[in-house]
Amino acid sequence: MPGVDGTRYPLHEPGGQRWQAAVTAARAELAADGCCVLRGFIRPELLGTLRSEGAALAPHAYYTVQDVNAYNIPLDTQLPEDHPGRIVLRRGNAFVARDLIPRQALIHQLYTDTRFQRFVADCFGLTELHEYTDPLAGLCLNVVAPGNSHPWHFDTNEFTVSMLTQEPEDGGVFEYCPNIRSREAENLADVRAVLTGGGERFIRRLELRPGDLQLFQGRFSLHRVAPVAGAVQRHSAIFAYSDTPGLIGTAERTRQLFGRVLPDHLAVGEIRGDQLLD
Ligand SMILES: O=C(O)CCC(=O)C(=O)O
Ligand SMILES: [Fe+2]
Repeated sequence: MPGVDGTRYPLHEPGGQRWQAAVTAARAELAADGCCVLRGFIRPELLGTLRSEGAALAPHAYYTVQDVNAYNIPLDTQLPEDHPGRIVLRRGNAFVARDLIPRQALIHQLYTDTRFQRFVADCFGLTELHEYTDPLAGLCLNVVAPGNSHPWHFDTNEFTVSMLTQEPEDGGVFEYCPNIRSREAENLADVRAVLTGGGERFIRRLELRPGDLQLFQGRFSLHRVAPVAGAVQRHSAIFAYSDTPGLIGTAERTRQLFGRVLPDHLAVGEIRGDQLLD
């Protein structure tokens, strides 16, 4: 298993006793607040490789600073006066797309490993888990440079798997508001409170370390990477999966994230399971 601490996370023994124990613990954390951190998922002796592979990729990220809102809908969308979607945020994170990440890189090996996928699916309680068909968005390195942040947002995808590969010197904390909205309700007043600085009661903060694996249900939990400080970039690998096969992003969203599109993006629309904004 590429780099994984097989003693704590025996992915090579699917269904075994220790495997079940790890899955049960992860499920309990996810049920409690939509987030679970599997500490020390990568073996300590590989943390240097994890970091340096990401650092070599970071210069290839698509760097832009964009004005966005928490729902990632166009800023000129007609919304009521007090709608939190009217609050403009500055997005300063940059993504390295999947087609630039070498197949032998630790994060690429993990993303495509069927035992890893089986384990993650079970933690989320899913019978199926599929890599994106999208040639750019399935696996990314998220780069947040000093002075920038990845502002408050909801994910389009219900299940997100990520891993810090390089820690910033200061700041860059992952903050999230567990289940601040649901499939049925946007809870706009609560979201607004967080975006305007009065929502401390909703916010939790994670102490992530490189090599920890984070499982997260980001469609319902508003979250951000707080501004990074110091001299070192924050790098995280984003492993995107779906319970439906064939997922490809729209051309518009792809251009926004990666600065380019491929023929696949021009050919298909996006599959969406609910009617929430974003
Ligand atoms: O980089 C992270 O830790 C979180 C990234 C994130 O929220 C996202 O890519 O949607
Ligand atoms: Fe996110």
